[in-house]
Amino acid sequence: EAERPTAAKSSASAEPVTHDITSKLKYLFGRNGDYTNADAYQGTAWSVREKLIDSFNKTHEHWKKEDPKFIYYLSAEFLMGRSLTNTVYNLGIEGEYGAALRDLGYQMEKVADAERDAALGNGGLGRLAACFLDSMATLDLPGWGYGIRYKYGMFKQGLKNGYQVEMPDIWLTKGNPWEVKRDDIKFEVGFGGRVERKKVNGKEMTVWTPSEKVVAQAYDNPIPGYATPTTSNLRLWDAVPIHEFDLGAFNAGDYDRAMLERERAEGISAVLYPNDSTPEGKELRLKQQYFFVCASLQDVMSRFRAVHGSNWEALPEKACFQLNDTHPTIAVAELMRLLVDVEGLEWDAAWTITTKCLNYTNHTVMPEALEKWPVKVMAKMLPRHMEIIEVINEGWTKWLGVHLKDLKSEERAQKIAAMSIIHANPWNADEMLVNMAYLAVVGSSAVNGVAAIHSNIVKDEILNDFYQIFPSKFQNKTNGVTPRRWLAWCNPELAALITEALGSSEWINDTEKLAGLRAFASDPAFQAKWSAVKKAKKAKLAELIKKIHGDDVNQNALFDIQIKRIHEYKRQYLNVLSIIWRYKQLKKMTPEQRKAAVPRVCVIGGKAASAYDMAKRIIRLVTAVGDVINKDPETKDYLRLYFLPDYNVSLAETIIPAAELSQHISTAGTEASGTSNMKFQMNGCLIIGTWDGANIEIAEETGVENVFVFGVRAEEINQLRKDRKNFKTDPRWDELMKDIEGGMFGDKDYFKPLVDSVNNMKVGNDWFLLANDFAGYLAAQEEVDATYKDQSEWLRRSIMYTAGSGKFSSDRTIREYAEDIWHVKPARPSA
Ligand code: 26Y
Repeated sequence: EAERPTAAKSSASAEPVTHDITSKLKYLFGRNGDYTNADAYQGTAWSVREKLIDSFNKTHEHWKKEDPKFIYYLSAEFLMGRSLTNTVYNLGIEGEYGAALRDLGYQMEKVADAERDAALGNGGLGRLAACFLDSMATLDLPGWGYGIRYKYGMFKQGLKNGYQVEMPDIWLTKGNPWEVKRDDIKFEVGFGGRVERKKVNGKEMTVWTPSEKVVAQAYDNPIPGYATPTTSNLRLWDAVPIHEFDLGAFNAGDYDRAMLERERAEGISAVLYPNDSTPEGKELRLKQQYFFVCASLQDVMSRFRAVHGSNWEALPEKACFQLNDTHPTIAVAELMRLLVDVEGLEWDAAWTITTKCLNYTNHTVMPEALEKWPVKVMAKMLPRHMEIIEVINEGWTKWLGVHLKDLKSEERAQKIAAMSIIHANPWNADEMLVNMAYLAVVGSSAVNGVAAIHSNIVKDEILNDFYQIFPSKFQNKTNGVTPRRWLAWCNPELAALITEALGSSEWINDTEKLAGLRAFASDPAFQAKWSAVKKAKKAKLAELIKKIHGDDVNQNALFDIQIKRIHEYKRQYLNVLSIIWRYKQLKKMTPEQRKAAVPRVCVIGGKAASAYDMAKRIIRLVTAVGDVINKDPETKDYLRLYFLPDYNVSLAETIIPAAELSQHISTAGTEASGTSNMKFQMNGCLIIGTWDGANIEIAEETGVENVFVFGVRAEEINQLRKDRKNFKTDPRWDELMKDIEGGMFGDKDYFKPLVDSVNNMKVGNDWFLLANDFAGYLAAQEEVDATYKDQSEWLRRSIMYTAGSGKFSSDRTIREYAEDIWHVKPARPSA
């Protein structure tokens, strides 16, 4: 059992935990003995919840007393995953609970497996928010997350005849032990209606009278830090009809209208949009954004007022907000509205406060993912906010005019037009749009990207005009992941080995200590232990593959993994092409030659946005190729390809520790950072990847010679795209295209658009330059095979990856945000 700093917050209860668990089952669920694992989970979770709430209360009493500055992380997504294991480990009560379950005849691991994921996010940005909360609590930083309590999270993905099917994620039906409904905390949120100027107490005021109102009801989700008494909070808002609180509607006998109103209100927090890069432009999405931002700001301001009255000038000393991408950017206008219209501040004073309080993180370079709301839509749903944005924009463009006075007038006019927050739709000159990224930049103190290369792209390309004007606003904050969930708790075997080697478990919250593993990288005895852990984790993944696909896989094969949202820029298609090429090579070999090949088990997983047609075709290609390869008696001992459906946080916790090679092969300059690359690195998994996102920094920390790097560089992309028509494809590429087109994997017609998307040079296709990187990728894959044949070298590298992962703890990231942007300091309650 690994030594671990005591969390000091488990109030050693005299009452045996076993009794507590069974009494929860008896009194909450009416159960008496003969429990399933799912029952045992409920009993355990509701018991653990009480410890969590004790810790939460202590922390918040302390914070109330100290009144420190808070950071509020505003995010439309929090991809939390499961809570039981994380909670017992973070609270340091896993020993008592593990023992109690054993006494009752259960295994913690199986019990924990009965929990449903809280999947209130799409992918990287949502999971990053969850890792950040873990680090904020662990670092004792006064901070909360604010978001939406979606009734349905990310859809569940199934496969039907190899095609993706989507099913609703009904996650709340059995109750949620990890949340506390706050009946006393609710705020009204309005939409639509009209705006008037009125004299109020002799002062000219603007009054917005919404035509529709809903109530935001708070639910708190306690966030336990690790090895600290701090338990912080994620406050999620549920939308409920206002007439629940005003029976007038019913008394008037207007039953139908009341029921419709309920439906309309509940619709706001009903479902997470399953898009992770292409905005649907749906009004409901804007409604969701305003809903949670409005409730969160009111909540923060009411707490501020309770202590400081209306001394709003001091708000920036007590509160700051991080905008997780542009999704909560309406906060700029909402904070202005609350300060000017509701609190009666002068515009300029309110603007100073607003810009001091807000900061914005950009997470994507995809132009289609940059949110722009039609002025028409915004003016109808949020008429006062549209006015405020217009005033902000007038002030902004006027200021620009003065600032750029040295430019020739034509050039100046062009610049101002290009930087205007409100501008015409480039594809439809009749439509005016609000550019949310521009609004976020103008309304914030700091703007950051999420990896060094990405922050440079933000400065030099995406927001270059703004960077020229406010160079000091722009920063980099390279992403990180929590080493608790992503190494210590999901891979306790490796954690124990690391602790044994380093002589202490302090690395769990001081990951720079992992560098100490470098001393063991070439030690054969240590390598043997390291390899044994990987083997055990591979066995677990093999079990899962067996369960899903019914196949036994060769556990001595190289486990090669690509798991992430399916997107053309992430190039799962390129991976499939190399797998087909490998298959064809194996087919050409004699049985003797095959025996000398490195066997591989390839796994691909990830969800396609329901409306993303090309991504769905890619999934079908994976399953179709797998169907051929996995059945071929000549090759099936040497190559397998499985698509694992419903990739989510929990599945990642099983897959990542088992991975030996992971693929991060986006077109250079397209993946802002990536965060799974960091999780794989921590678990000693080698990386094949492009010079993109955080891969670059991972390679720097691991030793670039230890990483399989290939492909064109970000600086070359623009030119290569221009020259696309003259590009001469590799003959092997041409062969593969013919194979797919010719029906080698069936479904010819369905795959045709896929072939065309990368292979129709005349129309300048292959935007993500798969063909350009193809040969380099195959060469890198050969290098992978050669390295794997030398197991001692492979293991040395594997250890070097974990040793080099210290930088990628989200603790480091959060420390940087706290110091450079938030100016928030730790405040730890006493144990
Ligand atoms: C506008 C709407 C459709 C939208 C919804 C979700 C737009 C973007 C997103 C999500 C973006 C996202 O997850 N981006 C990822 O953020 C990670 C954390 O910073 C990065 O590691 C990853 O490279 C980036 O793709």
